[in-house]
Amino acid sequence: MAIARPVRALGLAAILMWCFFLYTIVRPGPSIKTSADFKGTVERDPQLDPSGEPGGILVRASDGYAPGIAGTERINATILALVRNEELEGMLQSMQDLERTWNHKFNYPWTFFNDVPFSEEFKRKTRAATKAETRYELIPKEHWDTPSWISDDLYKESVKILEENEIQYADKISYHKMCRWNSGLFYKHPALEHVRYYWRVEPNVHFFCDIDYDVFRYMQDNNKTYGFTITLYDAPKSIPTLWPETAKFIAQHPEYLHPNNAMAWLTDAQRRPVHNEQANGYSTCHFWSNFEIGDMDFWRSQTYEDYFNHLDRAGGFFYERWGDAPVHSIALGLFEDRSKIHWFRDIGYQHIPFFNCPNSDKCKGCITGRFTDGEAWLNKEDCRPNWFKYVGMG
Ligand SMILES: Nc1nc2c(ncn2[C@@H]2O[C@H](COP(=O)(O)OP(=O)(O)O)[C@@H](O)[C@H]2O)c(=O)[nH]1
Ligand SMILES: *[C@@H]1O[C@H](CO)[C@@H](O)[C@H](O)[C@H]1NC(C)=O
Ligand SMILES: *[C@@H]1O[C@H](CO)[C@@H](O)[C@H](O)[C@H]1NC(C)=O
Ligand SMILES: [Mg+2]
Repeated sequence: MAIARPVRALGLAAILMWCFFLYTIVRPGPSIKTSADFKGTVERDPQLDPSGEPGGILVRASDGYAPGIAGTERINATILALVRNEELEGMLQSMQDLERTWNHKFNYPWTFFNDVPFSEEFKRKTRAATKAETRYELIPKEHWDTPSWISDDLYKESVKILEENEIQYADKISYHKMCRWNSGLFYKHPALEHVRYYWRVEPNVHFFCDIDYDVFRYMQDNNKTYGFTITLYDAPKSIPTLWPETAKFIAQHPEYLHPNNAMAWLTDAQRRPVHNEQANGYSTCHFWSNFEIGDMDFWRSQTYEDYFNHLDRAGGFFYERWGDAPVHSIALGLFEDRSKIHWFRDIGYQHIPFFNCPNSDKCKGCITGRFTDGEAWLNKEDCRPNWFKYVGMG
């Protein structure tokens, strides 16, 4: 019996669709990270290029880095982590990665901070994860508590608006406190009084590449103030008045602007015009501060102290959801010499979902460009192209 023509056509269409379906499944994913997003800023994603250690003076592991008082080569620095007791497993994972790739050679101390006392289990297990010294510090109440000038009613009203704008963690007061502490208080903790450089580490982050030089010495010997791995756009509705408040502050203190600042980077309106508009003049591009290697002398300067106090009084840590990342980034971009800000392209890093992934054989488990389509979309949140455009890759 002959099959009616429309039925044959339908059958053929079904077969074709099946083939197309199979093709979409088995076709090779994009094998390299797309560099399209870098067009008009830099030629292509620099992480596609083979890369190694930075230029300049590098100090290697030696006897002087043995644990304890034998470590005479170590400088005035610590790894630090603000962490909750419940995040012990995640903290151990981060420690294992950083110890394996770097710190077992240099034995810098770990300093842990918490707003409640650390449990014995937390201390025992983290102590066992390193040969280096470990310190456990309670945050003073006056550094953590909501400041007296914040109105509880106004905070509650503000949370509603933030939630309408889908700002994550808006109703978690502890998140606001955490952002404020990381912005302007951590370096005032008495345990850090005699410490200058810090490497901030969060639970559940990954380090992939072997680093064979003392990164703190790198900062000191090469006059670097701040090192980052990843930059991202922020949610503009979490910081609508951060830039306007900053503008007021600059108007009061024009002398604080550094002549070699990164204002053009902070105020870029070309790449993400809507972000700039909603954040009232700030691109929202920021150093992703769950990774930072920094010189606390900058945060302790009169300039930063005045800036932080201005912001703190304005109330945006609570009435909006100002993050420590945009606050640190704006301060560095305005008040520091931009040549003192360093992209650690050689430190393979991930805080899910974003990567800094160098193309180097020292890196295990992170392969440049190993992005699925979904991650390629996330990757658009990456604003490093703008940093390279306005500042460079130093
Ligand atoms: N001790 C303590 N640590 C906190 C608190 N809130 C956040 N943290 C830490 O601050 C960092 C950032 O918090 P997280 O919840 O990971 O925020 P996200 O990375 O922005 O999603 C992590 O290291 C947390 O362990 C808190 O209330 N107490
Ligand atoms: C370490 O640095 C801090 C902050 O810059 C400073 O106060 C302290 O004197 C330094 N300590 C040593 C031993 O150099
Ligand atoms: C760092 O700064 C000091 C003091 O300003 C200067 O003497 C030195 O040459 C600088 N080093 C580098 C590597 O730029
Ligand atoms: Mg986190």
